[in-house]
Amino acid sequence: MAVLGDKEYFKGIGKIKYEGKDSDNPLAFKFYNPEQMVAGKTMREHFKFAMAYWHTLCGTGGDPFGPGTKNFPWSVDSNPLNAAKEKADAAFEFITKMGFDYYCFHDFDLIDEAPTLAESEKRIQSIVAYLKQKQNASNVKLLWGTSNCFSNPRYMNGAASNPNFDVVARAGAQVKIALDATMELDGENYVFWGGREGYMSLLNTNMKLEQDNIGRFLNMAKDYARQQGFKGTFFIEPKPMEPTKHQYDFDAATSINTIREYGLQDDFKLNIEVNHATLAQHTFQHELQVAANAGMLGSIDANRGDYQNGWDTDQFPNNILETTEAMLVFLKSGGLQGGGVNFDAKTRRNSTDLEDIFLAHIGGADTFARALLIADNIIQNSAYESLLEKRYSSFKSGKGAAFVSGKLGLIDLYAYASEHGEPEQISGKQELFENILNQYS
Ligand code: XLS
Ligand code: NI
Ligand code: NI
Repeated sequence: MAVLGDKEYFKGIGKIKYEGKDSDNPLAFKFYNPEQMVAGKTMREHFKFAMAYWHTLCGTGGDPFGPGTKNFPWSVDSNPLNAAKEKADAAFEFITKMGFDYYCFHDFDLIDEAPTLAESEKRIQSIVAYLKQKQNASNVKLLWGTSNCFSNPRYMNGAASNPNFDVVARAGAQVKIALDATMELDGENYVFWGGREGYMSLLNTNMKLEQDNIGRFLNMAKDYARQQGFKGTFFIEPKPMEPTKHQYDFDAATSINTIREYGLQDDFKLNIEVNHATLAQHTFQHELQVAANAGMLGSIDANRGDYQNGWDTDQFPNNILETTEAMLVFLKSGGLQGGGVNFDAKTRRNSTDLEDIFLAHIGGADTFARALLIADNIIQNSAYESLLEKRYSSFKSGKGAAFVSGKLGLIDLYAYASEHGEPEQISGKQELFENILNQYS
């Protein structure tokens, strides 16, 4: 079977190539050069760029004020399996032309949900068989699968955290089918984003029971997949709100607590999304650092928010300075554990050309690539590392070193402070650090 279906959906667009920063070709990479080595790995290996099925193939731009605007030429067949195959053809044509290696999906991005669980499972199995053929005929792989347990009205009160056991069990069945699909496609990871796992009002909520039920549910999913031989990593994707007022996996720190509280630390890491970080009033780099500190920096959902809007606008990345700060954390913590960089991002509602989807992904990949190069340059060649080291140099020798190695007690601090008088005032030099970022970008 050919990699591409019979139909070509993105006509007139060929394979996107690296042409360097002096190229004026909008359909070429200016910074993302897949085989270029940076800090010991190729860019391709660092990033493992992935296309998100939901935004790229399914999102036609509908919002609360109007319907979709994008006339996608796939999925027009009234037979669900035929429509799903067309969508898969378009997906693989796009990924291959971009030169990416990966994709990510929710179960019902692949094919429409059917009226019954049994029929839905059959549909998923049919499209998975088709996707498997397409994977085998190309170099495209599945970075992660997940289950959409938030769109169907049955999940309006949550899935694993639902107050009704019948819904919890229904979600369990759906996750089992999504795990089976992920494993059948050799998915490298599996994601849990708790879309409606939270609450709207504490008045009608037993928070402790809901959270404990999520813990039980995640353990069941993990145990099942491990029994089936799944070797990949599970990720929790934190988000503070939207669609619920308060989501249980609020941010990286909260999710790490969930993972540890329910004994999941050997199997679970985090998938950090830029716009979710900013919704939680954090920076992207903060969330990456929190995850890295816990040894749980697993994967990234790449996008960006809007400085003025307080919701998940899921725009494509284009902020070089923000991404450079993130890449400093990325490089210094040894990259991602198991995951990659998934473009969980959508073109704007009025970006209606099919070409815009390419331009958006090219821009996103170039932003990450350029930021990686800058961050590497800063680490290798600027005063950044030595300034940072100098700031903490008091812990390198003498009593400071003894403190760090746990050899001092409070009485020792008392004795030291009594002897040394008022500490010297030492500048934090933030502006100098910021200037280095500017100078190297
Ligand atoms: C929504 C989330 C979602 C997850 C996968 O805000 O980002 O798209 O990545 O369920
Ligand atoms: Ni996401
Ligand atoms: Ni999101």
